[in-house]
Amino acid sequence: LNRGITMSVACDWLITDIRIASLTDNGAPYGQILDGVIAIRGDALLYVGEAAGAPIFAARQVLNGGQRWATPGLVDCHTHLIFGGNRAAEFEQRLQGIDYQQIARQGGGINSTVNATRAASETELLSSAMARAQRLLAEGVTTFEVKSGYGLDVANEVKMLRVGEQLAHQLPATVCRTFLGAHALPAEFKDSADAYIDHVCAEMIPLIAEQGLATAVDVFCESIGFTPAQCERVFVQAKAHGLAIKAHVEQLSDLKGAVLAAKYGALSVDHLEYLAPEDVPVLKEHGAIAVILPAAYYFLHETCKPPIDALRAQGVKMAVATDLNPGTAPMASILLAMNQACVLFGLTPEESLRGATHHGALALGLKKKGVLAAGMDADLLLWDVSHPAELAYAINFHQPRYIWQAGIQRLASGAIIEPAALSQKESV
Ligand code: DI6
Ligand code: FE
Repeated sequence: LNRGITMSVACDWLITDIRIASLTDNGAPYGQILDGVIAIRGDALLYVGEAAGAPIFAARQVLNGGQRWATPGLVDCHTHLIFGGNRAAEFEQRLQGIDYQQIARQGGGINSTVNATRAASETELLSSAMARAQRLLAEGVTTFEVKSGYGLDVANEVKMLRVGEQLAHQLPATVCRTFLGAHALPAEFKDSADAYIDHVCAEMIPLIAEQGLATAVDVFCESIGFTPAQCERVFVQAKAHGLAIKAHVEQLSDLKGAVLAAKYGALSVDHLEYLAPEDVPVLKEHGAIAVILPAAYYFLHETCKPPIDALRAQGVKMAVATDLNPGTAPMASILLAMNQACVLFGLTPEESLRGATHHGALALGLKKKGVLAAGMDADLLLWDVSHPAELAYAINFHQPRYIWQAGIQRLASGAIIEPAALSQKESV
């Protein structure tokens, strides 16, 4: 024992001279800590707090943050970024006045992406999905979700989820996979939606659960999707197989899908443009996260907005995500989704940042992500901004200057920074 010598605490990274938007509930806006220090050990945060009063650290690497702002790594909790083809031709049709639901009823929309996705090989899907995911990573996304739902048969749903598994293996990010078999009715089951739901429940869910290809199921509860009764059958089967529940609800009309999903213990209810304010207390009661997806509202020229005031007044936690997909949200930018949530729906910049960090993580059932505090996962970003509100305020101004995911530093490109090379650079 080194008696008489101040004991120091070993860590892998010590980041000094930073301002921290911790997003904890410490009573300050953004959970801010103005004269902050962060220590990382392994893949976890060891210390997040004031420099004054911090232990003395013996760090393998030290970075002076130069008064930059630290935030948690961004979380995009709702994407459909694995798909074949694109829908630019449908975009042109919609600009000529044909609406999304009309296109879907004529066999286009989601089903046109199903055709392109079925035709694509696993390798092709992986490379296009990888490129989209890299756009998210470049903005500081350290966790994102991917949904299936463009395969709509056993082989192709499994193919999509395998691509998700590959993304998880190959990217420096946490990738959650969700099974969205009940996304649209495939052509083979025309006029027999109940038979397709039978197939989803009897064949797909057991297989996907058994093979660990997804941790959650999702549904599209809508006139052009599935009825609440059909969605309920999916929820029952998901629960029986230990899968979490998520749901696309009240996007285009009010079928009371959010109330139904919340009663089944859904992690999140997503979209909510047509959610009735009187149904909001049910979301609060069951602890469902309200996932706000302003890109779909924007691209569809929707005019009905989610009941943000009621959600806020009832204390329902709101997440913000891209919904990245080829139909209603061809947009690979979580920072733009945050901006849209503010401009289109009236979230505050702080709510939008919480939505794309802490609440996004909760919408995925991840309790160790999305806030900066000791014991949480070491996913964090340093930004060249003078206030965290700037992240939602300006479009295409910002990219994180430093990124750590699971305690490993990486570049915006996703490339891992080798510790040796880094310490040389930083010591100059
Ligand atoms: N709602 C959406 O916004 C996406 N899926 C859904 O259920 C759109 C998917 C698409 O149009 O391809
Ligand atoms: Fe979606």
